[in-house]
Amino acid sequence: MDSNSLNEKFAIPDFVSIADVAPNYPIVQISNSHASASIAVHGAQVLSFQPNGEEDLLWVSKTAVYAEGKSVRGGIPICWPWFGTHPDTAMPSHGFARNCFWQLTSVKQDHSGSTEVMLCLEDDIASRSLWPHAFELQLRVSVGKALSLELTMVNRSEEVVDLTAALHSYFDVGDIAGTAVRGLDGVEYIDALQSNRRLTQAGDVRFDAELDRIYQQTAGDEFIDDALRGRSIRLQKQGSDSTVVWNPWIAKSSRMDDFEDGGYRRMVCVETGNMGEDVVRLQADAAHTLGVTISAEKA
Ligand code: TA6
Repeated sequence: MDSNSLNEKFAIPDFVSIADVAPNYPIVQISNSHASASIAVHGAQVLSFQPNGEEDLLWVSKTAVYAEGKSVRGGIPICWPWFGTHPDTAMPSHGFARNCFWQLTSVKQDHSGSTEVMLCLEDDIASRSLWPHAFELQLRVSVGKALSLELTMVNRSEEVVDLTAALHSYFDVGDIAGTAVRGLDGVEYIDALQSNRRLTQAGDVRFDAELDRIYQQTAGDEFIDDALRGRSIRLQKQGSDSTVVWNPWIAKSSRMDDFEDGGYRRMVCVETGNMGEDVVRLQADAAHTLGVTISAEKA
C-alpha cells in the first residue's frame, strides 16, 4: 500500500501521519504530548524516539540507505528468525524479517496520550524459500514517556521450530569514550572477537576498540550511561535471556558504506533478544513475545 493510501487509512490528525522518506518507502511519523518517533513500514523498523525535551535516544547513520531488501543502518532492526550469520553463507545475516515490507495493521491514540502502532508479517513464497515454515510476526510499538516494543512470534507450522532473534537497537551517545553499559557485571559472555571464547564481565562495559559480545542468562535491566549528555538510557527486557553489546569501532565501520565516517563514536548497540545458547523452541501454534521498554533518565 502506498503512503497516500496508508495515510488515508491510518493517519490521526495532529498525532500520526505517513509519508515516503524515499521513493515507495513509507514512514509512520508520530508526535504526541510525550515524544516523537518514526517507524519504517519496511522491516517494521523504529528509526527514532525523542521524548519531549530530550535528544533522540536512537542513532541512525547519515549515510543510511532507505530501500527494499536491506535494513536501515540504525534505529531498531528486527533480527528474525535467526540472529547473526547463517551456517549457509548464501543466507542473509540476521534473518529476513528486517529486509522486507510488513503490513501496517493498526494506529491508535490512547487516553494517556501514548500512541500505539501495530505491524505484522506472515510467511510467503519468498520467506519459505529461505525458511520453510509458516509463521506470524506482530510488532506492537508504544510511544509515550518510554518507547515499548513487543515482538510476538507465532509458529503457524506443524513442526517444532528453534528461533533466535533480536531487537538490534542502535543508541545515540554523546561520545563512546564517555559511555558505559551498566547491568552486566558478573554475567558470562561469548566474545565474537576472540573465537567465541567465554568470559565473565567485570564491572561496566566500556569501549576503546571494536567490541562484539553475547551476554548470556541475563534478564535484568541494563543502562547506557552517557557522561557527555548527562543521561542514562534504561532498558527493561521481556522474554529475553541474552543481550548483545556491539561497537564496530574504526576499521569495521569504515568497511560499511552505510555507516557514516566517525559514526562509531556516537553510537552503541545494546540488543535485546534470544541469541547464542538462548534459543526459543516453539511447538506448533505456540508463541513467544520478545520485548524491550526504553526510557531516558538523568545520569
Ligand atoms: O549485533 C552485532 C552484530 O552481529 C555484529 O557482528 C555486526 O555484524 C552487526 O551485528 C551488524 O550486522 P549487519 O548485518 O546489520 O551489518
